[in-house]
Amino acid sequence: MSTDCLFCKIAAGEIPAEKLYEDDEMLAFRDIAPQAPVHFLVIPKKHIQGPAGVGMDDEALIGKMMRTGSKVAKDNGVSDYRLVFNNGAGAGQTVFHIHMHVLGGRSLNWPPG
Ligand code: D5M
Repeated sequence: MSTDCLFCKIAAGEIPAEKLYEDDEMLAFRDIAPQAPVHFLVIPKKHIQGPAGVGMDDEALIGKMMRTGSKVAKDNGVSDYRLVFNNGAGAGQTVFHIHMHVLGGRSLNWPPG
């Protein structure tokens, strides 16, 4: 855990979030500023700064993020959805604990802005 990390604090239960799924390694919770009718985040409880910080030891964990996102999307009634990872401030990353956005429940344009 990183002591000054918002998502580590959510994972530790120190800051409240609307949790949709949790196990010993993963947490899914609703985004505080939803950009679609269904918009939640999937994080590993392990602190990893972002996609570029993923190590070889984390490969199974990142695969589990995909599986978790798909399960929670299905549980929330969406079969078409977009998965987004932002890496770096220039790409829109504002929280430096890796997270996967899952967006669905409306038609989504491509390319994104
Ligand atoms: O996405 C970071 C996302 O995290 C952004 O969509 C808002 C969301 N966020 C920020 N604080 C919270 C809390 N406290 N609960 C739930 N969601 C939150 P990024 O890809 O870094 O721009």
